[in-house]
Amino acid sequence: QKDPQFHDNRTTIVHLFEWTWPEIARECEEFLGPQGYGGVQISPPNEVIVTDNWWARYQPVSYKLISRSGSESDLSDMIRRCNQAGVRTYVDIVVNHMSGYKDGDTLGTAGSVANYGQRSWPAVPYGPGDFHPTCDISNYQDRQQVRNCQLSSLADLNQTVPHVRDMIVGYMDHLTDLGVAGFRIDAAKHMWPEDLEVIYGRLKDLNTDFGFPANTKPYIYQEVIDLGGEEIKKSEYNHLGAVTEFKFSTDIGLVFRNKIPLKSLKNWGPEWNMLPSEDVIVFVDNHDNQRGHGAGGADILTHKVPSLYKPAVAFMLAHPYGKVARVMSSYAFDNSDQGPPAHEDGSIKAPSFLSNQQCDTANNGWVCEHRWPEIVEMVKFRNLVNDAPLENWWDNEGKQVAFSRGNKGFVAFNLEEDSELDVNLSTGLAAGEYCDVISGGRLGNQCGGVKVVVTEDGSADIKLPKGPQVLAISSQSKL
Ligand code: AAO
Repeated sequence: QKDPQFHDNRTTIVHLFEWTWPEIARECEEFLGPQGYGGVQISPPNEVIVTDNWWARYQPVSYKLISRSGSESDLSDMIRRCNQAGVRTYVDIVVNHMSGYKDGDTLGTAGSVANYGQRSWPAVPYGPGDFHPTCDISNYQDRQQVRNCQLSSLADLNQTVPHVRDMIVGYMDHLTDLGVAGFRIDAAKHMWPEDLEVIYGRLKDLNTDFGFPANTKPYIYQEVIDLGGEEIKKSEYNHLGAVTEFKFSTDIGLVFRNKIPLKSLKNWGPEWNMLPSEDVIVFVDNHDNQRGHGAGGADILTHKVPSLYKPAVAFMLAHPYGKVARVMSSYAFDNSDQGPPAHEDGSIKAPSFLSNQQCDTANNGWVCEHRWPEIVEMVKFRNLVNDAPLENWWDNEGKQVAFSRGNKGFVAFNLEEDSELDVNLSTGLAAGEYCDVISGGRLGNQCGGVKVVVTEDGSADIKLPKGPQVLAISSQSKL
């Protein structure tokens, strides 16, 4: 359950946070598939409470597939079209809890009515016997409390109850029938690994109608925030499936903000108290920590600081640590509750595009980091170098580093704000002329930006302006 089941040698998932199903389907066909993205993580597709903010999506009312992103038939159509375009679908699964404290009835996006006070979610159905006794999480050092009490006053399901397990498995299997490749398990830390093991073990195999091999379980990646200071450890979960490696996100933020020197990335990986590469999904930011929710605080890098964010994402995609990488795709926001760009009637807006393929953020709010040229080029780079080992590490003992991926690709980073990078380095590449994919790439038989000449011994003069700057060349950018 740690294999994402990507098409070909793809490597990267994009989280199209809050996008609608019809727009994701179109994006798979027009952009994600052709550009080499391996999969898309979608917002929770089930019925949730009705409000404009984004976090409504994390308050389930039932497992009916009717949400602000679209209907079940929209979703089914999207999954089919994305699969055809070579892009897998991963669903954000919220089954730790149902909707949160509210006086009286709660209305859902499919028209169902629930009642927190009576512990009643009839459209699943769940009743009082399906929940833990009411208490709230206040102490993350108490494992019992973290798993048996309410996260943010959200009604806490008891996954030990057979009926609860049946409902969760039924919901996930329904999505598997529709052709998804796997699941993000929201708030996994708040559920007992023993219960999750039973639930995962009962899931049906992926649907072979969508090109998945027979007898293959869905990819599972579990949201477990563990930065080292708490009772519950991520190592309690990685035998069950992959884990979201939050230490990656917080530490890469510190490095690219120059709070830890760039050269320290020489041993990037498990030596930084991160799980084995095979067991993780890595990311620079996620939908929580880009807006101050969850963990990480102010040092998390986001689209709001593009000059540092792009090099950090480039490093993530260039480096071999992290079997699966996830790129965040956001909408612009001023406050942390703000929902996605929407029309007057509350329906989510479609993104619109400029002639250079970028989202028209100024006009309708979608940022679309996944279309930024530097990020797209590095997604292709990662697919190309895939299994090639990290070699030829070089650093200036400060904030300049470079390395190659076998004989397939080479990258250099300069975070020194006061000095250029100008040095002769081993690139691992065959002799020839290469175009830097960050500054313009190869356009026919010439470079759109910087050209690098690799000599017979594999070395090249590498030059970068004052930082932050990145350069990347690969066997595909050779003239
Ligand atoms: C909303 C309202 C609430 C209201 C509730 C019910 O905001 O006021 O009570 O509705 O009406 C999202 C939003 C929530 C929202 C919720 C439901 O973020 O604001 O509540 O939807 O609508 C914990 C969990 C983690 C969770 C994260 C947000 O462990 O699972 O909180 N993330 C997921 C989703 C997220 C979603 C939910 C779960 C719920 O990705 O979008 O919530 O479905 C420590 C712990 C972490 C803990 C954080 C947050 O972190 O380690 O496990 O995350 O605290 O409190 C340093 C430490 C770090 C620490 C951090 C903060 O960085 O190193 O460990 O400080 O103290």
